[in-house]
Amino acid sequence: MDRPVRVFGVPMDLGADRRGVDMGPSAIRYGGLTDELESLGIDCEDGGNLAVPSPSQTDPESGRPPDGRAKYLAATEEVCRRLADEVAGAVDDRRVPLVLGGDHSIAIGTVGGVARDRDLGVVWFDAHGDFNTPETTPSGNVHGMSVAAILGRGSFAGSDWAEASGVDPENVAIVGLRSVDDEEAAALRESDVTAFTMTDVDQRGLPDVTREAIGVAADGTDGVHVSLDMDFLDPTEAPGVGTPVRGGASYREGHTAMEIVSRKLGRDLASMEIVEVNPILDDHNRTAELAVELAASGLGKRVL
Ligand code: EXY
Ligand code: MN
Ligand code: MN
Ligand code: MN
Repeated sequence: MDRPVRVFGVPMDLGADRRGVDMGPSAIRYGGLTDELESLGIDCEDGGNLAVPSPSQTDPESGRPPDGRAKYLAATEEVCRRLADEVAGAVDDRRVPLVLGGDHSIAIGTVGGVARDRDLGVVWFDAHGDFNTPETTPSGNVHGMSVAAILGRGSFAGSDWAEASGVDPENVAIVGLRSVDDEEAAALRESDVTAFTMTDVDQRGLPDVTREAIGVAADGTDGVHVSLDMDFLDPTEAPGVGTPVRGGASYREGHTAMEIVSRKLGRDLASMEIVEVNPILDDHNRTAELAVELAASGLGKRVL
């Protein structure tokens, strides 16, 4: 890739039940992210980590909507606002933001920042729909609500931080689904979001599905954000995630998806984010190292 990158770490674990995902950015850096991207000739600047309050010092009920549940919502909002500003600053400096999580709630901030000055499409690689709202969530965990928040669904409607992106659901595609709650599934079906399950991947093959997802996100937009939840991959390849689900993408499918992202999107790749790496649950930093490899493939690494 011929554009410079700015990396941000967001050690966020307020949106998930299992502690440890806050160490994801360190593990991915330790896995050699900057060196790997620089070996590709990419000008890669590290913007450091955002400060995230610790759950033990934060009131989980603060910000709770009247008829729903969303743990640590006020603190999540505050981090996402700052993240959106940092990400928008990188875009102003003509750098491609590469955001490292942290749990997937941070996508609300990333997308909010990247979409500030453009119509943005989103490709979301994930085992989960992240389409619950505070009214449908079975857990209260905001990482299971990020897509719904970005699109202003349920009690996120009208919110000036969660819905601020103006992303059109017709330009959102989710790939890799295999764990979706009942109400969440019904909401996804009736929405304009395009959702590809692992059954679609089995039947059509990952390349075809990924190309279609990119087409959906790029159609009529000025750029595409790629959000990669590491639980998109099968737990045999990515054991270090908080909510693993069997039957995910293989090692090669992960690379293929990212290679297609890089080849098909080219300069329309607006930003990338890799989330949900939990080093405490990992096997010798294997998941973080895979995250580094997938970032490199997504940003243009070629075998030949
Ligand atoms: N659907 C479940 C919930 O909303 O609690 C699980 C969500 C897990 C979300 C992960 C990270 O992508
Ligand atoms: Mn997710
Ligand atoms: Mn639009
Ligand atoms: Mn997930």
